[in-house]
Amino acid sequence: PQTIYLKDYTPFGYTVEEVHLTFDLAPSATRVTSRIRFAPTPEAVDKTFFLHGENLSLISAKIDGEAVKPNPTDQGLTCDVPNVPFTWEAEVQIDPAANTALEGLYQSNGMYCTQCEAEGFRKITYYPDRPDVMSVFTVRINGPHPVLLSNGNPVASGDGWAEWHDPWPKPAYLFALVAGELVAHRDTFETMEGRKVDLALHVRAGDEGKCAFGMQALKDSMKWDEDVYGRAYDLDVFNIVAVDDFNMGAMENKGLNIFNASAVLASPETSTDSNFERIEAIIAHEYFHNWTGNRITCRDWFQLCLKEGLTVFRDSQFTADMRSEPVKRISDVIVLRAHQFPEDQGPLAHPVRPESFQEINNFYTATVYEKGAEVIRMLKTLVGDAGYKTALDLYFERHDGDAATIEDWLAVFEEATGRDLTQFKRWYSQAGTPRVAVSDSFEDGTYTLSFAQHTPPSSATPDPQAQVIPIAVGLLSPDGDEVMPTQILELTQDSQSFSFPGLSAKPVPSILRGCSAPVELEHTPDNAFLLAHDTDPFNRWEAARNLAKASLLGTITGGTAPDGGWLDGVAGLLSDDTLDPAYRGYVFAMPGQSQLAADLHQAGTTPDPDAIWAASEVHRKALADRMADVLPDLYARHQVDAPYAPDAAQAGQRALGNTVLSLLSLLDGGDAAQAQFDGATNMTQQLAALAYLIRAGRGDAALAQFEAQWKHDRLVMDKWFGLQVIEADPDDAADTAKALTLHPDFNWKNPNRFRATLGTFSGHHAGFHAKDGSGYTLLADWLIKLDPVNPQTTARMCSAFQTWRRYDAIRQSMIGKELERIAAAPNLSRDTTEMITRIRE
Ligand code: BAL
Ligand code: ZN
Repeated sequence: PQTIYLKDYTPFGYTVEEVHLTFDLAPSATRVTSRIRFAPTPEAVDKTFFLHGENLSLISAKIDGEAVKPNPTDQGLTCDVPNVPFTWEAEVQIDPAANTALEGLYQSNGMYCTQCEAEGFRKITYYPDRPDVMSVFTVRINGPHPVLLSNGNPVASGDGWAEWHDPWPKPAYLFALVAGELVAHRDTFETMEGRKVDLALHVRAGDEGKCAFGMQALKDSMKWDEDVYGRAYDLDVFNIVAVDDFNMGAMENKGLNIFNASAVLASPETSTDSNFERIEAIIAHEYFHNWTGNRITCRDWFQLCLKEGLTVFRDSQFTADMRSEPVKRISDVIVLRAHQFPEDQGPLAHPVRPESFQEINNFYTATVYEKGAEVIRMLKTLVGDAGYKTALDLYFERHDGDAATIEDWLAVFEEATGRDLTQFKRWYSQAGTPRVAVSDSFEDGTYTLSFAQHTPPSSATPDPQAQVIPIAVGLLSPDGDEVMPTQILELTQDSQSFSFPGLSAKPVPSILRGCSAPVELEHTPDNAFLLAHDTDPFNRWEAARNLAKASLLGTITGGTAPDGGWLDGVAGLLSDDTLDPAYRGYVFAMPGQSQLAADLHQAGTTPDPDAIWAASEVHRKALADRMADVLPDLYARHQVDAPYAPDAAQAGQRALGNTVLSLLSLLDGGDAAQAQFDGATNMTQQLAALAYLIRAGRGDAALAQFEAQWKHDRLVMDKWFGLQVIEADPDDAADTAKALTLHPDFNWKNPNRFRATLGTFSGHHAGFHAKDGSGYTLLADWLIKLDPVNPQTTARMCSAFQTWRRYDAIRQSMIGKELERIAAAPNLSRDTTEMITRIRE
């Protein structure tokens, strides 16, 4: 496959003044007629006119009304064109019913829908399918469907047809079309500019009862973007459509967001509190793209973080405002460490702005999204809230309507704040997680903190240079009072010291408060002290986690018993009713097993997945024993009597109640879990109880009951598939997953069901890494089977193998053979080929 480089960027050579598309829908023979007005730019002279196109049957092509014969290439066509403005017309035929890759125009349960980001539009018609070509689209859809939707505003419609016009110039990746039998949940929103917007959420019949929450989340997002960023919506309608078969979570097509049904449909009976929170965040994310992504888009796909990092940052601010800021920060950092750090520290490492790719779909990564958001968070920390606001206002003013770059983005910050961001830009160009070593001293009332930064070299960044690292630090006196509130220290050198005079005793530092930078600290803080006294909620949680980690690593490598200091500290916090219940739930949560494997590897020890599993179980049981006296009362006090609401307050109560129930179940054989399962009135209670029953070895009856109750609901059944896998004992996980793939409802072509079963399995650390290699074989078998059907989903799931060099020689050899087997599969997709090649490097 061909490698594409950022350094090779050249503009297209033509502007596209307007686009008219007509769709005559038919499942296996949809006709797409395009009429496109091109005008050459000065760069076009003597350049060949090239249009992207894949899997298209060209019926006819004309220029200015005269038939032409373009030359097909393997990725599109070339054609001789005049060097004055001209009208291109083409008719192509496509086959949505056969489109299982779910890119371009495809069918899901008989409904037509599209996914064009990143390069799906070229599977719809011939076009310059690149984000820097922006144009105004008018679309006519002919088809016998009650609902016919496209981008922008409705122009006219009649029996079997509808016409749409989008006045905002956009790149083709934001094009969307939906046609089908759908029911709408409607509402309205009036913008701060006085525009009345008709809102609709279109779903399959039967899902009407699952729309209210998503609609409220949309209205909250619209209001928040006005209040916080001064950004108002800009069309008369905003449509969201729920689709069952979808590779991603959702897509921000202009005025017509298309959502994976799992990312929008919610009801108390069928969705957990976590589902509600995720849905609220994804709706916000896609809505926020209207300004950060659509009004200002990316010049090329290397700039993907320009819209994704910023939009993730904006949605995290929204969730923090809607819910709890510390809890949101903790959950974001957990995700960052679980997904982005392994990527940054393994063979798939790449900078936030990559410099080359073969398949852009493989770069919708935790690095681009999550580290991209962290970079913006650091930028805001460095320039301050006022500087950030001035810079963002300038960004929107200057670049509205542009296809922009990271250089444009940083320039507005430099101009708005006067700060030189030359060094800061390394966050966009260097791969790898910086490690920051900490040492300190105290002399004559002056406390000195010294930092040394080091980023391990990688093939993506062989010679990393020092980064600008904002380190938020507070100081506590030995008796626990804060003697210096949070200050931001700017680490810019390889090594640097900062002094704090006028102290009467050596303080206890609280370093990297709020996780102020995506780095790893090499530092042994006084965790028990910080757990008891830190005023920064993030670092207090971090202290609990560090204690848990040290205790777990002690058990794994030395067989020591769970640490009494950790047990006392966590038990104290769990019972402390002055703290937010959701926060207490997080304080209890132990590091994940994959995280422990990473820590062991970092420390030079080969991780043993079975030992990690066993130590985690021992620690859970030790905490249950330590708290045995208080658990029943704690459980009783965190039941919610009020009618179900998916808000942060109730969700926090249920989260803590369920955490307590998980411990109780280790003591009572699952009796309390059975009672909760039998009496559950919402999915949060029902699913948690089911999990603990499975863990207690008495899940069979409840699983059967759950299946009988929910077999009609595909989203709930995804939970049923996933839960059995993740709660299986390591020895049974592969067999459990394999048995589920034989279940009549295992529709493996549906990405949600595939991920619920095999994606969940690859996240079962000890099960996936079973000694006999059965887990590796199972996943490889299924990836080989899925690749010809859906390359994008297959390629993403290959990342389960990215950490393979952490493990022992036998496991590495078994994984190596499976990677070789995948690589040798006939006609392996470009997506999967690139992933496997990089992982094997
Ligand atoms: N743009 C792809 C889906 C998302 O990040 O919103
Ligand atoms: Zn996005």
